[in-house]
Formats: sequence, structure tokens, C-alpha cells
Amino acid sequence: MEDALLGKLDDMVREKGYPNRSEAIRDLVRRNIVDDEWSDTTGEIIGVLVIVFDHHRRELSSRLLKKEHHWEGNILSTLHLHLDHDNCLEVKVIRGKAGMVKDFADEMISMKGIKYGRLVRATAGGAL
Ligand code: NI
Repeated sequence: MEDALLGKLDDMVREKGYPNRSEAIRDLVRRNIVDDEWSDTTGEIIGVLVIVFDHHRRELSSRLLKKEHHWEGNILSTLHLHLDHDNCLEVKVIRGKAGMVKDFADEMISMKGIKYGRLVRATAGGAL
């Protein structure tokens, strides 16, 4: 692990009060596994996808749009904020089969030029 990342891990250990790095890493791994497991559930879910990107990045905006138009799930709503001269924040509320929503979010988040991306699952009972 590079020094910068290790430094951030140590900050996290301190701030959240973990007894040591191992416990923090265990927690992160567990959380990641839970994040992946929900995509196996059948039935429809609502997802909230947050992405931050530089709209100057060549053709990124149109690549994002194209992907949205071709997706078979439902994009219920999109909120677009121009954060500053370069950066845009988008929040998309999407509905579809759990696996589809996860795949769509993964494809959006992994696009070149996306600076930050996160998918949150929402149910009537709150976030899963
Ligand atoms: Ni914008």
C-alpha cells in the first residue's frame, strides 16, 4: 500500500477509534462484501447513484448519456449540480432488478473521468 493511502488509513483508524489497522481493514472488507451480496437478491430495488466528474473530459458527458439511454432499467430522476468551473455532481435515482442496478452503477462509476462514484440502495425500511 502506498504511503499516502496508508496515511489516510491511519487517520481513519484514529478518527473512528479502531483499536488498530487490522480491525479497520476487517470492517472495510466486511462492508464491501455486504455491498456485493445485495446484488444477488432478486426483485426490484431503488438505487441512488452519486457521481462527480469533470465535464471537460472528452466526450464523457455524451458517453454517460448514451449509457443511460441504452439501459433497460428506469432512471426516475437526475439532479445535476455544476460544482465549479470543471466539476459536475449528478445524483440519479434508479430502479430495476438488483443486479442490473449494480451493473449499471459499476459501469458508470468505472468510466474514465469519473472522479467519485457511489451507489446507495434504498428501501422503504431505509438504506440496506
Ligand atoms: Ni455541470
